[in-house]
Amino acid sequence: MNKHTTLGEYIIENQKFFKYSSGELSRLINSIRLAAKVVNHEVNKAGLVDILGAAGNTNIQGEAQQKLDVYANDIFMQTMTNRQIVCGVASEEEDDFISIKSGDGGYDNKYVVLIDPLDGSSNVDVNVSVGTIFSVYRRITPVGTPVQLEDFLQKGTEQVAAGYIVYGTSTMLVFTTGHGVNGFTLNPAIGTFYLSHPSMKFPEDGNIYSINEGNYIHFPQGVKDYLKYCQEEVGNRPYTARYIGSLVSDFHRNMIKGGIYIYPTSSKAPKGKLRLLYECNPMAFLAEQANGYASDGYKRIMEIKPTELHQRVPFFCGSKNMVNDAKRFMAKYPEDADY
Ligand code: AHM
Ligand code: MG
Repeated sequence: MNKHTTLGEYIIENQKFFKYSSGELSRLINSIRLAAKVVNHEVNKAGLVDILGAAGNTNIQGEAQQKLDVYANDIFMQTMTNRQIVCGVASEEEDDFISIKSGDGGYDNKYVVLIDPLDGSSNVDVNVSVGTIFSVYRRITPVGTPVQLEDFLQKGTEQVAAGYIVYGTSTMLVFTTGHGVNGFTLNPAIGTFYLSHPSMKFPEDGNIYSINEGNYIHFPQGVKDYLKYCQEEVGNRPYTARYIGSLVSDFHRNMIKGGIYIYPTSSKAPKGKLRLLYECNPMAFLAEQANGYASDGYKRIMEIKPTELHQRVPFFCGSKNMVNDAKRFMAKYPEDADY
């Protein structure tokens, strides 16, 4: 396998390595590939057409939706529903999960998908990268019955695949099925993804920290102490700050260059901002598969037992040594300390 390998070839050649390889997961990745191309086309022309601006709805978290969020959500939901490959989908943009029938009208499919169709969408109207994040689990309720909430509320350790699409200077699909992380770049002229970044790995150390420092005064003391450490003139420090405000893009850069992304709790957002199921678990799975690490500041993200679909958690993710350093600073204060 080399840089000339297309995503289609990769899926066929690697099907035997996919967990439970029944062909369903391959078809699922294929449908994500297709939806990614459709959304990419729309994102690319966002500056040209009258599609920008809030659509007038608010999602369950009370945030205004951009029109492209709605569009991306529709495309991914339709692709999953029409192709009848999965038994259920939950989206960050929808209040509840949906159950999907299999081709024969029963409930015979095995996988559920959780998706953030357009993450960082406040960046769309200023021509800055956005992304799609997805996470795949095998259902735990019996095949043949409609999917239930418990099928979605599984720990991140149970994921069978996860990935993201970054709509950046080029469009990339980066994913894992538990055998490392591979990145595919879209050649827009012919609509084909190529294996441009085989076996992606976070450097163990890095010198980039990515956090919205505008919220500094609201951060827990452990985060404030860690930021001071990042800025000290010692050894390979001070680190440099880079924050796009688009998780997928910040993660992607940090995976290639070495760095840490932090979205902590704050007195403004006591549980953090990012969602465990749609954002943190898939990124944590990718991070660990790429030799990095993801924590909530105290515990491994993927071991948190979810209690609700739209649950939020603090997120520390990136190069292993950097996340461990941040955890050391956090450990000096109790998890529930006032700040
Ligand atoms: P969204 O799902 O509403 O787009 O929010 C998630 C985004 C992340 O991509 C990004 O890292 C973060 O929110 C930025 O938040 P903030 O503007 O508070 O720094
Ligand atoms: Mg999001």
